[in-house]
Amino acid sequence: MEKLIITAAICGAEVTKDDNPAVPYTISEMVREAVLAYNAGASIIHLHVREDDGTPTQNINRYKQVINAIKEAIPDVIIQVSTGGALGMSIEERTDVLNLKPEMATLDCGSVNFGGDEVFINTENDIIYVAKKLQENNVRAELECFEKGHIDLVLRLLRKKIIDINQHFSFVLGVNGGMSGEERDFFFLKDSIPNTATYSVAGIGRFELPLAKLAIKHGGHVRVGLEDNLYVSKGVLAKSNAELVNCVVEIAKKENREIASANEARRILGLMEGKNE
Ligand code: KMH
Ligand code: ZN
Repeated sequence: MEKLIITAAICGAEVTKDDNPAVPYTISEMVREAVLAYNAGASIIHLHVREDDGTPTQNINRYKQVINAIKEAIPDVIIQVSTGGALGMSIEERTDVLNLKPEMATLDCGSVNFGGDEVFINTENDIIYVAKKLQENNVRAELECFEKGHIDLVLRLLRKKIIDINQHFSFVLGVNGGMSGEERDFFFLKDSIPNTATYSVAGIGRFELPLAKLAIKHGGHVRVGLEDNLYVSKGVLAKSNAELVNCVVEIAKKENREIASANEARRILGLMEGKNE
């Protein structure tokens, strides 16, 4: 089995310090969380950025500052920027950051309810727009799928050659309104993607660690972090993203799965080494 790639989703766009004081907003907080997560075993940082007061932003200059600061501290880490941004942002606003030509970025493969009145909108034309922009900027996509229909759409766009063949999926499961993250859901999605593709799981809330365990056992990769889950165990807030990464490393040890370094992750995902530096 390939070594395990751990992605740390360190801040997201929706959680706040009121939810967990460890959620980073400022550049120095972002660097602290990224470095601790990397030292704990994460090789990819899934990156959203905030203004100092916590307001989510897709401002390209803010991204540039945060990426430069993280890269200065941990030069070989893989940065995966979010093109999902925050709920309600336009697709143009969400994707301006691709002009920085990051090594990786997300491509959200369908719409999903996000609880209450919120809907995370990704129309088919939005998805095609982002896929083209990723290709123009030579950015590797992580295909975020919140349910099985999103995988079906990817497979259709693959047949039309709008998405390239070298795919890395992320199953984001347990969003209020999206597909749940039970064992049966994991197997359904894992068995629905081409067997040449790689995949990672991102379980929301209580699904985070059980899904991580399933992926570790079955050759997948894992995303954890405060974007997805604020707790290290029931009712106990995580003190940092690194604490969640540590939980994954402990599970991997028990399952005899080694952890990939950043360059090993580049090889597994087919990323060009040294790009974006
Ligand atoms: N903030 C969510 C609405 C992504 O990073 O691509 C969307 C999101 C997905 O986080
Ligand atoms: Zn995200």
